[in-house]
Parts: sequence; C-alpha cells; structure tokens
Amino acid sequence: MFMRIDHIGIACHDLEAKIKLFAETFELTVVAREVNEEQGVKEAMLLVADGAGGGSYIQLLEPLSPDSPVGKFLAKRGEGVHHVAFGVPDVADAMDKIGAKGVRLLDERPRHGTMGSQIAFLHPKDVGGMLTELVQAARP
Ligand code: MC0
Repeated sequence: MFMRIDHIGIACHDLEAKIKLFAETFELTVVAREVNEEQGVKEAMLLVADGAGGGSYIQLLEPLSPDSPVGKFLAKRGEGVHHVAFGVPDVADAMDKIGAKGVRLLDERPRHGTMGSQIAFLHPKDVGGMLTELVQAARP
C-alpha cells in the first residue's frame, strides 16, 4: 500500500529560522512554500530525494494560530516531529482499506495537501502513537 515515505512533518515556531537551519546544515533546497488555511499551517517542503514514484521531503510547519493542530502540538510537546506521511497510489482507496481495519480516519474525505496532493490523516493512537498521513502526490 505504501510506496515511499513522502515527507516527515516537523513542527516549529519560526518557519524562516528552521528553513535556514535545515538548508544550511543539511544542504537541502526549498522546492515549495504554501499557506494551507484549512490545515492551519504555513509550510515549506525541502527535497531530500527524488524518485520515479515521487519525491521525499522534510516538511517544516509553522502554525497559523495556537488552536490549530500544529499550534496545540507545539504548546503540548514543543518543536519536533509532528507526523510521518506515506505515499499511496490512491488516497481514497487507502482510506477505505485502512478504515476497514478499525483505524480511525481523521478526515471523512481526502483534503488538499501540499504541492497539489490529496491527503488524509490517521489517528495517532490507532497506529502506534505516530500521527500518520496518507499522500497521493499530484505528479506520479
Ligand atoms: C496529538 N497526539 C499526537 C499528535 N497530536 N500523537 C502523536 N503525534 C501527534 N502529532 C496525541 C495527544 O498527545 C493525545 O494523546 C491524543 O493524540 C489526542 O490528542 P489531543 O491533544 O487530545 O487532540 P488534538 O485536539 O490536539 O488533536 C490531535 C489530532 C489532530 C491528531 C486528532 O491534531 C488532527 O486531527 N491532526 C490532523 C491534521 C493535522 O495535523 N494538520 C496539520 C498538518 P494523550 O495520550 O495525551 O491522550 S497539515 C499538513 O501536514 C499538510 C499541509 C500536508 O502535509 O500537505
């Protein structure tokens, strides 16, 4: 079902400062920036590896407000890994299959994700304590 790790989402207070840190320390390049009002984040994607099935990225996330998912996470846990996202060929199909196994889906339908992707989240408590995202990339 999973084709690759699409991205690792990292929650931070200051997006520009963290972009600078990751770009300089790891020689990574920002390939996309976006404000996603629905998800309550300002984010940047830094390319780690490019492959035929899609890229792998570090996603840096700054909350748009304290009561957003990332804002609440930062208040409770501080900066760090917020979620891991796996590439799937068809996000609606993956939601059906995973939901049928009793895992709570945090989205009733696929939502708009970064770089034109379709995304859905799984409840961390049902998958070993890790907030898990399914990503159907815009480009194959
Ligand atoms: C909360 N919990 C986590 C967690 N957030 N566990 C692991 N990783 C996380 N990121 C744990 C809490 O510690 C708590 O456990 C339990 O889950 C319920 O959390 P809560 O604090 O009571 O509830 P909320 O209101 O903070 O909601 C948590 C939940 C929410 C995961 C349901 O954040 C959510 O729906 N997230 C999905 C959307 C999202 O995260 N969007 C931002 C990224 P205890 O043991 O204390 O009960 S958007 C994005 O990434 C887009 C742009 C993209 O990739 O394209």
